[in-house]
Amino acid sequence: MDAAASPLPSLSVVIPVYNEGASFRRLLEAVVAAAKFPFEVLVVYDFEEDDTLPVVQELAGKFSRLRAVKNQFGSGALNALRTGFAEARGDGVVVLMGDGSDDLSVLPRMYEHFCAGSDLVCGSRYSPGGQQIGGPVLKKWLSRVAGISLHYLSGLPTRDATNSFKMYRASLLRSLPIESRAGFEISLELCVKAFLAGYRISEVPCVWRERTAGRSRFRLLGWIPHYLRWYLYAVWHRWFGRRPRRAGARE
Ligand SMILES: Nc1nc2c(ncn2[C@@H]2O[C@H](COP(=O)(O)OP(=O)(O)O)[C@@H](O)[C@H]2O)c(=O)[nH]1
Ligand SMILES: [Mg+2]
Repeated sequence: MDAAASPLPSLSVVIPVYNEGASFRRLLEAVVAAAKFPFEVLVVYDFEEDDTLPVVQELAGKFSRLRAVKNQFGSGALNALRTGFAEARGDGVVVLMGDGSDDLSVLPRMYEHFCAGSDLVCGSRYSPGGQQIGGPVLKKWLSRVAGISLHYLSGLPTRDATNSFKMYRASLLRSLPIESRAGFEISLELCVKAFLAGYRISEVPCVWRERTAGRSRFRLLGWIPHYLRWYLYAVWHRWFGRRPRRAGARE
């Protein structure tokens, strides 16, 4: 659907990639099939030899709203997401993993929430109807325990704040400073800060599947302290802190 010709809010789908050539074609087909709204796709890569690039270049010939963007803040998934946020032109931004782990069948439901006023719609593996299939057992359980406990301890309106699969209002992304330093903890940081700033947050159950091609670059032990920082920040502010409010925040 052409964004310029449509009255519907448009979305930028941001996909960080590191050698996802084996998965990308299927992923793009799934996005096109699921997206009943105007959208563009931004693929953020770190280096010219990335094996995703030839596939993106071939598909961009048929699909003009697909573009590859080089990571402009250095390398790594965190900088790739910051690059995607800076380059996105949509009214909203959806973050998707390039390995096909995310459940694209729930995109229309997330978009409904977005159009109904949610500023942040979280894909949730730990809500009734959600599921996590495969992947390292320790990572899986830490993420589940963190997500559910944070929901109850901090009042965050999602049970899966660490999931990267989220739909953000573009104005929310422009208003929140990013302080993450390692990687995908940026998703938890933004969720916590959006909540404390009074943005409207909702969740949609989704199924996450471990990749079937390529290799995960998630560094569990190295990244735990970075997740813990935002976990504790949320709990601290819930019980002891004054909530920072942004201008015009909804109650
Ligand atoms: N640009 C960029 N993307 C990355 C990097 N590391 C991982 N990704 C991408 O981020 C997504 C999730 O990464 P993955 O390693 O599968 O993490 P996991 O799903 O948590 O195991 C995939 O699309 C990767 O290709 C990186 O260093 N740079
Ligand atoms: Mg993965």
